[in-house]
Order: sequence, then C-alpha cells, then structure tokens
Amino acid sequence: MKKIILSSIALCAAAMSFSAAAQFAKPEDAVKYRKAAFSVTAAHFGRLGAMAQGKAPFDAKIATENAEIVASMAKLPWHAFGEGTETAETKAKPEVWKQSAKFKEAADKLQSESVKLVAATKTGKEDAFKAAFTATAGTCKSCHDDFKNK
Ligand code: ASC
Repeated sequence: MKKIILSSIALCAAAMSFSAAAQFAKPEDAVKYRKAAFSVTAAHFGRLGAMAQGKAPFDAKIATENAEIVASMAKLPWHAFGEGTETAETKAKPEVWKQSAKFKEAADKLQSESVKLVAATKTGKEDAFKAAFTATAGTCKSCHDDFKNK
C-alpha cells in the first residue's frame, strides 16, 4: 500500500513537472487549440465591436454576455505557444518565443482589459463600454503588431 502511495506521488510530481506544452499530445494539437481559442474570442469581440461602432444597438446585457466570453477565452491561448509549436506554419512571429516576457505582458494586458470591459458593460453606460472596448481592442492590436504576421 505504501509503495502504491509513494509511486502515485512520484507520478503526480512527474506529471506536474512537464512543461505546459505537454498538455497537448502533439504540437499540432496546441496550434489547433490556440487558433480555436482566438477564433471564438474574435467572434465575440466582433459582436462587441459592432455595438461599439454603432452598427448594432447597444444592449448592456448582450455586451456583458459577450465580454464575459472574451474575458474567459483570453486566458486560454497562451499555454498553447509552447515548445515545438514555433516551427508550425502560422501567423505567429518568432518574437513570440524570442521576446517571451514581452509576449506574456501583452497576453496579460488583454486579460486585464477584458476583465475591465466586463465591468464596464455591467455599468450599463454606453460611454464606459465604448472606452473599455477601445482599450481592449488596443491590446489586441498592439500584440498583433508585435507578434502576428499579416
Ligand atoms: C477584432 C478582431 C481583432 C481585433 C483587432 C483590434 O474584432 O478580430 O483581431 O478586434 O482588430 O484592433
């Protein structure tokens, strides 16, 4: 019994020491995952964009629903830029891996701004929503400028 417990602990420790990339069976799986996460994010951010630009009527409830999805999705793609995924044919620039601290900062910025965006939608005030939308969109753009090929 003691042996079983000890080997279980050893197994858990080994599993935890794997890099984040090991959460995916293959690098292609990680690439697929991060693209999917960005696609869903863009779909919901686009709905907010339509409201921010007056192409859709501002509806605080719908804005909150979409912003909450953006804020949740914004946590996901980053650990899928792990080892072995830098050689895949994607729009990711080598800077993602060469300037990883800066990339992490950009990822964190989207996450913090999207949390603020959720809060802004909950005020029900269109101006607050628009300002927070613009701030969040700015984090998308600056990260794309530095880390994403056109
Ligand atoms: C979007 C979308 C992006 C960002 C970016 C903001 O709706 O799909 O990639 O906004 O254009 O500047």
